[in-house]
Amino acid sequence: MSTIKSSVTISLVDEARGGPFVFWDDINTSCAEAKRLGFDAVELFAPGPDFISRDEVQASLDEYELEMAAVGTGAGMVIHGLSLSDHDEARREEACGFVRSMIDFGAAFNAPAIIGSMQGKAPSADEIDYTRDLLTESLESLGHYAAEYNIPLLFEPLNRYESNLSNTLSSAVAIIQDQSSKNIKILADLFHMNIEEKDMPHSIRDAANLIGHVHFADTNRRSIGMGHLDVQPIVDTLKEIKYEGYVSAEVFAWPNPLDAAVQTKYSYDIYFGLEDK
Ligand code: LER
Ligand code: MN
Repeated sequence: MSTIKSSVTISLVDEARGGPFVFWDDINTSCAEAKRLGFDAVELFAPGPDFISRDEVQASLDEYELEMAAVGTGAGMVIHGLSLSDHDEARREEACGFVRSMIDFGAAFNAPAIIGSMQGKAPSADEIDYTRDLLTESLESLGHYAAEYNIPLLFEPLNRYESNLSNTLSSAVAIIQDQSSKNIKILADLFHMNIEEKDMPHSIRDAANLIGHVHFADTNRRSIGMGHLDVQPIVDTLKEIKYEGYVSAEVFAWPNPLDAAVQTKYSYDIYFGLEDK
């Protein structure tokens, strides 16, 4: 029985059009498609906690027997320009408030919130350590906040073109391992890892017990199988470390949402084995 579950992304954020999300329709249509294709779950990127009613989301999850794998918080950055490492204390607190509201939103579906773009970046190379300390402090309090729900918070290292605070799994381990809440897990995004890691299976093995979510994407951020990622050793390593969680397709809707979703599900079935389920 495989405990690695499949998920596909849904974005409701207009400002993120063209970004790496598979479905862009309303939640009900997207959930219907996810179910039809055989996914276990969806991952939702919403503009904020009140954009869509929790009851409406839950009704779609119930109707199509899907779980909520995770909820993104990046709209805080994309729409409001907020970051958890902002040097301005009031803005930083505003960013923490936004993330808390998204933790509340995710908790309604028993889903963790993701800290990706909301980590922000240092304005210059000599401010990286200071900025990372601010991020670490914000994560410290948000980890405790999520723990009240008994749900982890997911921290995602990003590639160098998106942030200079945490680019590799080991740098994320360094940030979260001393957190007093012990409630922050790492999101391993294969697209970012392909750019930053020296040896992806090795990095996964090193961060093994802290990995809580995986973004399942190929080298060009299209569906797995559409780029040149050497997927098998990564899948073998996830199985070897007994990863229990989602592999979630955070990929471009290329050539269109349906084909991207079909290709992802096809790859998932090949690599994680229908027979295991
Ligand atoms: C951003 O590139 C990303 O990977 C997202 O999951 C985080 O916001
Ligand atoms: Mn990602």
